[in-house]
Amino acid sequence: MSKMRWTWLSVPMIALLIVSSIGCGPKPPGRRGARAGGGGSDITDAALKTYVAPGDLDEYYLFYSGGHSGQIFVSGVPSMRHICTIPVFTPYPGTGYGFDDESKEMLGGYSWGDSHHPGFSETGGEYDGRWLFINDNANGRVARIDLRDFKTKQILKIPNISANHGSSFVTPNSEYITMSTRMSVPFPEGTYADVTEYAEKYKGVVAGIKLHPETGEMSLGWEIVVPPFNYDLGDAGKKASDGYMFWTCYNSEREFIEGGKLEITASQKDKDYILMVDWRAAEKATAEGKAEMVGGAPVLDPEKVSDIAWFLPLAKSPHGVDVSPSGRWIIGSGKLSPTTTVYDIEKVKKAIAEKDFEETIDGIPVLTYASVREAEIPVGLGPLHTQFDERGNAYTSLFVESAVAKWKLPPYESGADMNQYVVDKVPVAYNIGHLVTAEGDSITPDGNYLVALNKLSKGRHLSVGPSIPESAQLIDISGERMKVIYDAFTEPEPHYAVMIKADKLDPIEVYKKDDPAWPKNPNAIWAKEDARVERRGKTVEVWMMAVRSFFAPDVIRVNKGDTVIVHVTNTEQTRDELHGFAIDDYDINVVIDPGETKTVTFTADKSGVFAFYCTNFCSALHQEMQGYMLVKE
Ligand code: K7E
Ligand code: CUA
Repeated sequence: MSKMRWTWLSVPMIALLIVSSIGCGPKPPGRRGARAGGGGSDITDAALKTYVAPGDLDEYYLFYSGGHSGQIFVSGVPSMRHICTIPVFTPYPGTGYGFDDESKEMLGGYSWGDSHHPGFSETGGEYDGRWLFINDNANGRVARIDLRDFKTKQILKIPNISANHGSSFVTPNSEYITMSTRMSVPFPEGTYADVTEYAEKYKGVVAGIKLHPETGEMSLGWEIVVPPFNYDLGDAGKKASDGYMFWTCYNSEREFIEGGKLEITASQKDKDYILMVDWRAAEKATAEGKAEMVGGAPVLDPEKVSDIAWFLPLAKSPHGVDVSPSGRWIIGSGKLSPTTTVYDIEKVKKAIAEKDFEETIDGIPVLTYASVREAEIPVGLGPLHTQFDERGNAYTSLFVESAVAKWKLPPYESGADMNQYVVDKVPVAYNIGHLVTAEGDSITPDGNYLVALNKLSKGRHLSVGPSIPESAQLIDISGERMKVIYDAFTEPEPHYAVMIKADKLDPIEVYKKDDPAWPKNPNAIWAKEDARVERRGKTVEVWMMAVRSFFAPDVIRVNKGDTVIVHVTNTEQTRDELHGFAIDDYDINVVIDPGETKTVTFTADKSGVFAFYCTNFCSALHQEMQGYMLVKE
């Protein structure tokens, strides 16, 4: 598939943009590049860099997590135009997700999830464009989206994980993705213990989710039981740190005092930690039978199995941990400290070899801080997350300062004033959480663009009432100085996002009939003659064909109380010729892509006559695409 690239504006067009931006006449507030606070930019430069002319395509796909909407939003960069929503943990009538049997079963009875961290599959540390994974911070789950058709294909729930936040970070050859417990609960899952027993009975768990190399199918590899801290953000090692996984953790005080305000009690100690796991060692120990089955999961206990996990001390109440493209530098950010800490994985390995430990917590050695730390970088107030470009720069979001700091990765001169390595700062609007650079989690980031995912975007858009849209700002990082060049908005509530070169994805246009790339649906029908209704006792099964602009059959006769199974095949082989199958007053809306078959099963529990119709506009005669379900008392 050939893709047209976005092109630079022609000279007359630039002139027009400038002229129109300074023309007279009443203007809505905030136009003409007027500063609404934070993040200034030159309007012409910004317009040039973000304008994607009609018919042209963006350079990158940006996949935003949808937070508690349970979805993923997809935009193009640099235009920042929203192009689709992928429902993951939440039903979405727009694509019929959560209404047909298969997606309903995948949702597992939940009607929402809290998606935070999307992660691409990788080959050799590069985004390979096959799958996208995302965690559910609410219900201990992780999902896989197939990037051939932009659809959720699997949702995995595993035992013992309470609030899966430090997820889904992918290892360099997609061997594993991470999962971890954000809010420790009594162990194993389902155990009752009062919060007064927090320190003894509550536990954290981190897990490695194994990926099938060909299909991406996720399965539980192993779990490690860890102290009752809150395991927050994660990352997977690469190159120099390949084989390791990292998670920040807070509340190393291991307390939950009723009415005691965790914000205070969890910040008493000067340091918290990064938990580092050797996943190959965990895999090996599990294969050797050293894991015990607890709550239905193979669990390794560091008290009994050594050399699988270590703690790296880090400034208190940390949030992000990010591995640099070379894998050598591990960046930890303590949100209450004005610095990020850079660890050297070579020093970490040396400290492990020399047993250079400060202490041991629940069987997990704590590496000596001074031995593993490379530097503390004075980036600014409230550092959260760090991303990278291809030129040895790191970019850290500063929540409190509402800014992005650009700084240099090592090497540093010994004894140097570290302030000199913080080379630029740009204000954003406001209270930035995550940030993402183009291919920023791969071993070869692109640089070019950075998107700041801001948490509180007061008043930079038309007002829509008290719930303010989430804002994302596009920042040009191709030069020495960062420049904010676009404000974009989404629905609630992106946390992290990932950005991939557009030409790495080549999504399908239709499900081709008999395409071996997709599993054959045994209930597909491709001719009107094969359409039929069969009754077996109290079950009525329908094989239905949907094509412009009719359903066959278009009348379904059942009795009240019957179980009705409808398999609908959309036999179209033309792009964007989707059909919907909605039954009035039965809360059913299945949407079927060209060449796809979906099944919906329900009980005919209301008698009467119910129209069904096609919900997805398909032709001039779309309105005529309808039929009746007759339910006899
Ligand atoms: Cu909102 Cu990564 Cu869940 Cu930070 S997380 S901001
Ligand atoms: Cu088929 Cu509208």
